[in-house]
Amino acid sequence: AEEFALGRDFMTLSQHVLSQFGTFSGEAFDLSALMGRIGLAGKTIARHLSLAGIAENVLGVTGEVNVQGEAVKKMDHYANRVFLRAFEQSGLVCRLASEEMEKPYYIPENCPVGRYTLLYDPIDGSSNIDVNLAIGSIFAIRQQEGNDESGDALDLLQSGRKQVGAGYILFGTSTMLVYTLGKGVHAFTLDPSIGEFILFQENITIPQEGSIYSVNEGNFWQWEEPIREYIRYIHLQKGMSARYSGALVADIHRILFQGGIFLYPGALGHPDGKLRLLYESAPLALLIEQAGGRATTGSEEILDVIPDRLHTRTPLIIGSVANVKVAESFLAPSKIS
Ligand code: P6P
Repeated sequence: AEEFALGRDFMTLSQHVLSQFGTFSGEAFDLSALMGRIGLAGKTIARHLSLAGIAENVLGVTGEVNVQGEAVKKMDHYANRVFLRAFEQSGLVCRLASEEMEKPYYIPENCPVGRYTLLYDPIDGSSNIDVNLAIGSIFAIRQQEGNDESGDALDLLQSGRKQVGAGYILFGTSTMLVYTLGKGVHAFTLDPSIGEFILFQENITIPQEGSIYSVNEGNFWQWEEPIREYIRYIHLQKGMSARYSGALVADIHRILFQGGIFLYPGALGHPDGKLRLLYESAPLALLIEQAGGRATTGSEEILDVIPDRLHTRTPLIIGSVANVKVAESFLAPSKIS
């Protein structure tokens, strides 16, 4: 029997979610199946990306402009539809809100109040696709509160502490999925030969301090003075290394595993920065806090921010506790006790 013992190497994503709950409750089964569907979306997107340049609809733009006023990449459009298809007739999720859709998408059948809502950025960092660099998908899971008759999903305009779970899929040298349901942060690698995300690290903790800072210094002259002061301070520190890929998921994944700090601050004319709260900053903030790190706007914890609309932006300063604390001393000096 020994030779058939499937050790840790066979802990699949769905099975791991079940193992997070002591009992096999309805919630455990629902969330296990839900994460399995996210895994399916990830596998489908990874397969499509692997054919960039030779399959249709991977590289290039659709010719449309999305709600953000950005050119829609073919991959944004494709990945958005993959998530919608993964949850239709699943009975798990009744509403999906995405960076690519002005309004949420409602799945009509058997959707009682309290069913889950998926908030997601289907492809984040899409400018990297056409040059074969890492990109990601980001997701957050919430429960629908109230019957949302207006279709404006006002119950989503609550703080990130209402998130049931969150995570990302990183399409990099390998395809990895990292998630939390509030019980630690866990990482999986896709084995395409069996089509499963297999656990490779459980209860990941971010180093308390790191030597990496990740920010687009091309924006330096658009920043307010405090952030410029902080970056000048970093330049004078020995041993700090600049790493910036242009894809949020890749940059955050590096910070999660190696420590340090990522910043997308506000700038002149864009005081709220560029990143979206509900499906970029808040899910990543939940995940990094679960790993023992911190995420702030510079003056407020990301998870406490209450959005006034679906596509609200916030500045994001996120990473190791020690690094975020130093940045905060420049950005919100009054806060440091
Ligand atoms: P910039 C990609 O467009 C994205 O939304 C994030 O993935 C990334 O962190 C950021 O924008 C990059 O923006 O202005 O530095 O190119």
